[in-house]
Parts: sequence; structure tokens; C-alpha cells
Amino acid sequence: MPSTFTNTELTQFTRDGYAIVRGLAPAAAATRMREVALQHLAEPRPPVEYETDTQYPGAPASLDAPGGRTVRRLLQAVARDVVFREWATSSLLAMRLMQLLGPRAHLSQSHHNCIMTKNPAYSSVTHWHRDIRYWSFDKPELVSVWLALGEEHVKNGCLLLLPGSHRLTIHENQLDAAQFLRPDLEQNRALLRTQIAAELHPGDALFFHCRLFHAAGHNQTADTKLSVVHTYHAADNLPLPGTRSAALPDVLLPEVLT
Ligand SMILES: O=C(O)CCC(=O)C(=O)O
Repeated sequence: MPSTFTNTELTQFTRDGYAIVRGLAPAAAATRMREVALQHLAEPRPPVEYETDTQYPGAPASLDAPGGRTVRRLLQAVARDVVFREWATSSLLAMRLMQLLGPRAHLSQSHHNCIMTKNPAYSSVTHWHRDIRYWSFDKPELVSVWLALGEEHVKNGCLLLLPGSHRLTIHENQLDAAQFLRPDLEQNRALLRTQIAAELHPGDALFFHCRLFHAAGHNQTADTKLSVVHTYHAADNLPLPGTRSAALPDVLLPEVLT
């Protein structure tokens, strides 16, 4: 596999707002990340976000409701175990992020930086949104890398994407109060018909733009889905001081010599 994006892949990323690299994570690393994630989930080891914290459709109503302690995210992945830090700062990622963001990408510890878990019994539905909606940077130009630690498909709630939607101007009235796309508007319904499913195998990595609309459904299988997600920005695109985006220090990726 080439260690960088081809020109065709870069053109696709610019046009569609995403690119999938099959088998990017070495199998041993993906297996180890999965083992550690399952161990931390079983405890569960803090810090975590529960499904109920999201208040998304299908989430348990409170911590004391049935399934109320279902974990949605194992937070602070890079501080959690060296296997996540090694992946998130690997030259495998640094090489490709250099092509998308310029030299020496910064990893934000404040956003994503987690193991997303999708439990079969109590997973919620995530409506259509852009990740940037609650983030504060000089420019809305960040890239997330979503690594599958198991199979991801429509039935277990893989990510759904609206290709090219990172380039669209979306008017306020197209969004609800929580900044999700309103499915009741014909204008949005036309957009939603363009959706594709980002089906992944273990070790596959989805690179996607922070303005790309995406969503995900329930997990309707018997097994928990696990994915590792990190977000990166360029050295000259910094979090705005005093915001949640600036709450934790960045981690610098290794310098890539060109
Ligand atoms: O797995 C999901 O439900 C989607 C997660 C997501 O889109 C997000 O956290 O931004």
C-alpha cells in the first residue's frame, strides 16, 4: 500500500470530503487496540461518556434507567494507553495528514480523541451533523481519522456520509436548535438521498472533513462496535483561546521530511 494519498485520492478528498484507506492500521495494532478498549469498557475505566449523556434518540433516559450505564465513548484515548497514542501519532497518519493539512499536524486532545463504542442493546441514533458545529478554531478546517476496530456496516451503525457536503453553504433554517439537519425540509431530503454508508473492515481508516455531514444508526447486531477517532488541525489553525477547543494541549505529530 502506498504510504501517502495518490493524486486521485487527494482529488476525491477535496471533492467529497472524505477518503477511506483500507487496512491502514497494522493488524497487530488494531487487535491490541480492540483488546485494550474491551478491557477498559468492561471496567469501565474513566473518563467515559455514557449514552444517556448524549440525550440522542434511543439513549437511556438517565443513569439509573435500564442500560443507563452504557458507555458511548471511552474518552482521552491518547492518555489512556500507549497503543492509542502510538496509532494517533504514527507516521502512517502523519504522512497522509501532511498532504491534507500541511507539515506537522496537531492532534487535538479536546475533540474526539476517544474510542467510540456502540452497544447492541442501548445505542442511540446520531442525526446528521457537522462536527465543527461545537468546535472553535481560526478556520473550520480540521480532519478526523476514524479507525475501525471491527466490522462496520449499516446494521451495526456505521457512519453515513453526505459526499461533498463539506463544501455546501447551509442556512440556519436548515438546522434544528441543536444544529442537526432537519429531515422535514424537502431541501434537506434531497441532500439526504445522496448518502453513502462508510462500511469498514478492521484496520480501515476513514479520513473526513470537519464540515462533512454525517450520521449513524443503532447497532442492530449482537456485538459492540468499536472505533478509534482522532481529530487534527494545521499548525496555523489554532483553537480559539478560552474555548473548549483550547482546553487541553495539542499533541504534535512527528515531522515528515519531504
Ligand atoms: O457513531 C455514531 O453514532 C456517530 C458518532 C458521531 O458522528 C460523532 O460523535 O460525531
